[in-house]
This record gives sequence, structure tokens and C-alpha cells, in this order.
Amino acid sequence: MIAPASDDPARAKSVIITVCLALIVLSAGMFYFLGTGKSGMPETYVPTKDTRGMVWIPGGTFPMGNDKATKDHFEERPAHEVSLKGFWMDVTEVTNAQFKAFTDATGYLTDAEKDLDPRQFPNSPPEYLKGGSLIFKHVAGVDPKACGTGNLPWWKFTAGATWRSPEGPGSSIRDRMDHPVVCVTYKDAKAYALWAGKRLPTEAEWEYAARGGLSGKPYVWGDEERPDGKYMCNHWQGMFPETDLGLDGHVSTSKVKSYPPNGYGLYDVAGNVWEMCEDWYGKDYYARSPKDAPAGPPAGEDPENTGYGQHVIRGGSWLCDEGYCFRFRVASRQGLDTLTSTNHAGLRCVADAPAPAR
Ligand SMILES: [Ca+2]
Repeated sequence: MIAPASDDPARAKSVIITVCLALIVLSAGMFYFLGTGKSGMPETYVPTKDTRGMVWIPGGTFPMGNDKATKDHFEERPAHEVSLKGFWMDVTEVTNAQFKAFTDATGYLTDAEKDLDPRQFPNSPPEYLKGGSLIFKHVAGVDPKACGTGNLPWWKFTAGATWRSPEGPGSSIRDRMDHPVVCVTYKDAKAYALWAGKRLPTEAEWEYAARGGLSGKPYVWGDEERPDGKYMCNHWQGMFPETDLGLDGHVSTSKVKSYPPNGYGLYDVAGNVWEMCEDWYGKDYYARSPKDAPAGPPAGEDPENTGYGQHVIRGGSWLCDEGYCFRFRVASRQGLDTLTSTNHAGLRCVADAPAPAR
């Protein structure tokens, strides 16, 4: 399995893992281009006209990014003007219940649910052929800022960790059907969106919508991290990656709509789970981004040299603390390896249905 980037995500370095990554990429890439072949899956994007559970985001122009970003978050610079047309956006992150409706209708199997064929990869250790996801584990005695960017000790590839069993075999979503789906890849997210007659947002659409009509604010709700001492989203409190005190009420994902919505009525755009965007991830893309409807660079960052690259994820997650990650801020951005699934990343869709009658 391929490791995600920077703050909380891990990176594998060993030769054997690199070899296995390449094999996984080749295999998964083949699945990607061949499609699922499952019944009930549309071949092309046909925008839904059913906007229940969505909200209209009116078009406009806004300053995207953050000129006040520190050196740890230089990818948020420079702030630049962006113009967008209006679109519809899901009010919540896609839930386990919604994802189940998709798999029930189509028989779709996520990447994490599929083992690789050992006959196809005879030289790979069996443990690397199992389907699974990168799962967070608490680790004591670690200074995360001293860990660099590779082999982050709090990420563990867990065979059998899937959207149905987000902590691995024996775990269940039975009591979490209203939580956001996790342990899905970009390909899985795209498949869900296609089935729903929706699509993943561009990074610009995501940030414009997340700002909720506010301009240049650090948080989706405004200037203060905790107005009147109140936690406004699900993130991490305490010493990362050892102890999450759960002062916001949750120490893992939370059910959607557990916190107040932003100005457009969108819930959990900060925290809970990272949300996948359509764009490839470019750290320095903002320096050359066009003004009108930017759609990302032609290729993504590829820190693991997988040949496949990273797509953008936005919004931060239940794992973002204030000292190390600090990416539940609205301008925060990072990449996720395209074929990686983790238990802190999910999705929210947009759609191109006609604007509501005025
Ligand atoms: Ca929390």
C-alpha cells in the first residue's frame, strides 16, 4: 500500500516496499483504466437532477490560499484570485450508509477489498498482496516534528482494513452508518461519484465552498479557533500521536453534522475526515494557477516515485492537532497518493444540476 504525505500520513522507504508499491500501482492502475465492469455503473458522468442533501454554491470570485502561511505550510501561498461558476455540493461528507447504497446497487469492490493475485506477483511476500488500508495507531514517546517525512510510525498497513472494517478484521461500521466513509481510494471516490451522478470538487470549488462566503479567514467559521471556548470541528487535542484527549467530544470519526455548519450550510468541511478533490496535487501550483476555474496541474507530486502521483485532499481530519499538523484551517492542503486508502480520508461530492429558481 502506498503511503500518504507529510503531516500525519506515512511514507515507506525500504526497497521491498518500494518494489511492492510498484506492483500495486501497476495492478491497481490496470483496474483503474479497465473500469469496474459492474452492473449499475454508468460509463460517463450524467449530472443528477436530484439535489436532495445538497446546497447551491453561487458562483463568484474569491482570494484562494493564504499569504500568512508559515514555512511549514508554504503550499498555501500565494493567495490568488479565483473565479468560479455556481455548483451544487453535498451538505455532508459521504456516509457509510450512502456508500453502502452504492456498493449494494453495483457490487463495487473497493481497492482495499481486493487482494493481488500471487501468480501475477510471484516474488512478493504474501503480506504485501493482501488488500487493506493504512490505519492510524497511537504511538508513545515520539516527537512528530523529528520524524521527517518518511516511515512515520503512526501509520500501519493493516490487511483487511476496509470501509466495512475501518480498523481491520473484527471492526465494524454497524454503529457508524452516519459517519463518513473511510478506507477508500481516489478511484473508489470517483466511482461513487459517477454512480451518484456527481463528481469530486476541484480544489478551488472545495475551498470556495468551505469558506462559506467569508473572505480571508483562517477557519471556515471565522477568525478564532475556539470562539467562546467552543470546539467547532472534530480534530485532535493532546499530544500527537500518543494521546487524543477528545475534548471536542470525539477520538475518531464523528457522525456527520456533529458540529455547526459553515455559512453555506456545509457540515464538517473542517476536520472529521480529509475530503478528496479531483485535482492532481501540486505544492507550488498556486504560483501559476489560472484565475478562471483552475483545475490543478497536469500531474501530481510523486514523493514515492510510484509513477502514479498524488491528488489533493482538503479540510483536515480527526487526526489534525494544533501543534504538528494544524490542517483543519480552511487554506490547508496536501496530497494523498492516488491508490492509498486510510482511515482519515473520505469524500464529498458536487454536481452540475441547474441553479435553483430565484
Ligand atoms: Ca476529535
